[in-house]
Order: sequence, then structure tokens, then C-alpha cells
Amino acid sequence: MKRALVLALTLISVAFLTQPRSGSTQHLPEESCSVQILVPGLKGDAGEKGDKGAPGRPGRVGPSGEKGEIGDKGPKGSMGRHGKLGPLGSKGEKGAGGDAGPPGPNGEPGIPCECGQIRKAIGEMDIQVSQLTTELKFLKNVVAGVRETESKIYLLVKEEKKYTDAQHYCNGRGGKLSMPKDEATNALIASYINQSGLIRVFIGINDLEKEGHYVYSDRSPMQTFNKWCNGEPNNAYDEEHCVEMVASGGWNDVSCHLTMYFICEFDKENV
Ligand SMILES: [Ca+2]
Ligand SMILES: [Ca+2]
Repeated sequence: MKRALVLALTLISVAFLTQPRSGSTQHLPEESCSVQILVPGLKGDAGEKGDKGAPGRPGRVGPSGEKGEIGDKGPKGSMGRHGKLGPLGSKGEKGAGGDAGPPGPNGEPGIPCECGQIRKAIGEMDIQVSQLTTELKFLKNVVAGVRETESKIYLLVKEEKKYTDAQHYCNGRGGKLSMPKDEATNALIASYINQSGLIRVFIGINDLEKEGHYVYSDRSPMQTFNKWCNGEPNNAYDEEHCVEMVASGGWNDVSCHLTMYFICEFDKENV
């Protein structure tokens, strides 16, 4: 409604303004307020050709064409970079030994040997070996057979020794050079000599300290028992101070420097 009212007022204003003024010579129809309808005229002649227009916009992208034929092989390219390091290979077989090399230079002089102690030790070992050898002989004699009574053991030692050496031998093994102090003991020792195929052995009786005063190897004086052979002791050449027993069981004074087998005795309590 409001827009229709505005349009009506506008048309009225236009009719008023277009009313002829007094004194104008232009002749206008009386009904100047009526609305006239405009009609198009006839078509004019063709105008001159205009200037060339600006280029149009680019058209759409067309569809892909068909695949062409394979071209000729190109020239060889330059060498590429080194590739990655490959995995470690398996261990190869051992090769043959090489030729012997030339001999090396001479070494420096060695340090002088401190041989004093070594020589001393060797000497001591020699002594020990000697002692053990002696012990071994003793044991072999024991194994060979001994004689015994209720209280004593008698051992024939088949090593030729001087009287004092024989005495030391027996003492060194806890015994004494045998001392026949009665008939039974004398008979046993005599039997031992005979069975061993011997003729004589040293027994533990001597008059080394005082001529004609016989004592046993334990320093006890000879008692009434004796087995002197006929004509003995005769202290021949005034040098017979030791005593031997012959196979018959008789005694004879002889030189202490003779060497012969001997018989040791051991108390069973001490063995
Ligand atoms: Ca004598
Ligand atoms: Ca004699």
C-alpha cells in the first residue's frame, strides 16, 4: 500500500511539471495528463565493423591421447654410486704353511746362575738317596728272613763291614751287634750262620778298651758263659780285639779291621 501511494504521488508530480507555461508557442494536446504508450521505430542500417575483441578464456583440458611407439634405446648413462655393504662371507679354509723365515738375531746374555743353593740341595739329595739305598738293603735282609726268641729278633746282615762299622749299623737301627749270653742264643746264631751257608760273622764281643777284658757291645762284661774255640782268644800279633763266631758256634778273637757279614739283635719291646 505504501509503495502504491508513493507511485501515485510521483505520477501526479510529473503531470504538473510537464504542464505548458503561459507564453509558450508549442502546441500540446489538451489532455496532457493522459499516459501515452511508446512504440519501437524501424530497424536502422548496419553499423561499421567493430574492433577485434580481447582473446577469450582457455578452453577445457582435452582427453589423453593414445600411447605412442617405444623410442630408440638412449646412450649408456654414467656409473652410479657404490651400493650398501653386503653381509660377511663364511670363513675360508686354512692355507698351507709358509716357508721358514730367516734366523733371528742373537739374544742378550743370560743372568749368571745362582747355583750355590742348587748344588747344595743336590748334594743333600744325594745323601738322602744313599741313606734310602741302605735302608732298602736292610729291609731286603729283613724280608730274606730273621731269627727270633721270646724277647729278641736276630738279623743276619749280608754286607761286609769292619767291626765298628757293623756295630754302628746295628745301633743306627735301634739294635746291637749280637750278644750270645747263653747256650740257647749261641746255638740259634750258629744255626743261622750254617743255614745261610756262611763260615763266620762278627758278633758283639771285644776287648778294645782293655786287653783280655772282654765286654759285650752293650758294654756289659762277659759273664761265665763263653764259647771260645780251642786256643782262643790268642790275641794274635797283639791286634785281635774283636770276636767272630764260626759255623760250629765257637768264638775266635780276630782283627777288628777285617770285613765280614754280621748279625744284629733287636729287643722285641723296641721293635
Ligand atoms: Ca785282644
Ligand atoms: Ca785269635
